[in-house]
Amino acid sequence: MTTHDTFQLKELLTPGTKAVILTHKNPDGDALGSSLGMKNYLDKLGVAAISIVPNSFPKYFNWMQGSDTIINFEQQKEKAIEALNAAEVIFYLDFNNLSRMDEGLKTAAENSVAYKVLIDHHLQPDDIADFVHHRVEASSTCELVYEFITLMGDESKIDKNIGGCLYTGIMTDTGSFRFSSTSAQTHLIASKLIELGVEHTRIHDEVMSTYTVDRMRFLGYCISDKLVVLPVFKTAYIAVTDEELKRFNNKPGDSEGIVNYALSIADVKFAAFFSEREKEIRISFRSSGGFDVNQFARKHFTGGGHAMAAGGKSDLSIAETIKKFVEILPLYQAELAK
Ligand SMILES: [Mn+2]
Repeated sequence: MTTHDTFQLKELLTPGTKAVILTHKNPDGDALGSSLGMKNYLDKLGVAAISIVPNSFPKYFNWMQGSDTIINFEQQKEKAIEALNAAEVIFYLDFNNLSRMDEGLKTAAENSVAYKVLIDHHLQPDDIADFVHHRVEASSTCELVYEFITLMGDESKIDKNIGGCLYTGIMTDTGSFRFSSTSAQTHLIASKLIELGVEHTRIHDEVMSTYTVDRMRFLGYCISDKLVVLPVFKTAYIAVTDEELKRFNNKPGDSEGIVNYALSIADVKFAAFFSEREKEIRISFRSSGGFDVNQFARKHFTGGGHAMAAGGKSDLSIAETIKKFVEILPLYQAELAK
């Protein structure tokens, strides 16, 4: 779905305009890459752009240009709200439902009269923006930001710095170009970015070869001690408590990707990772296709995302959450057995 008035937006994105770029909670490579790619592009237009994240992000993204200027809402609430109140244009990147941010940011965004631009690839977008560039088939929001800049007639403004940010999100959201969302268009954009001088090997190492010893041992512990496989439902899950996260000095991003290991087991089509964080259970769902985890997350765990990758949460205890999860599975037995 695309609703364009590029002419109107181009008039707004001129020197001196104040813009704010928002993205989802627990920002990942695509959230940060699209936010900073956009910020660096807006900087080139002379737009005063501020990127705000709801909470902290892994430090292995710190090499991206502009990362040192990001406002972390959790730490700088007043500064963030001030920027939002002054904004004339607000970008919503890599989410399409305001509750994916944080209550405080949601309210400020809702109350703002700024022109809203939504660029995203998650399913079922809410009607929250004036300008929408949304495509579920897109590999990543970074791919869409590339398209957006092109749409604005500014493809030639994309340089190595913007390109490095956009490459990061494309790489992380496609699992290094292996997920089925990777299209010819994805490779075409990646190719153009490499031609601009984007150092793909360095970026891969910066972002992927970043395990601390704690994180590596935590991954090992999850797989050897915590993995539960339910062959009847072709399902595998891992659940960790607050205490276990603390024992391994868990840092933001340390649990990222663990769910994919559960999905790598032959004959497992549905995987889940549960983690207890300050009394709330956060859940990642993955499927290897055929089983719609977006629907599953929306229906049972107040979440959503993509058909093959979604998130959810639960206010129950971790034991009760697992019990609920396991009791729901028989409802999907026919679908999972396919
Ligand atoms: Mn994304």
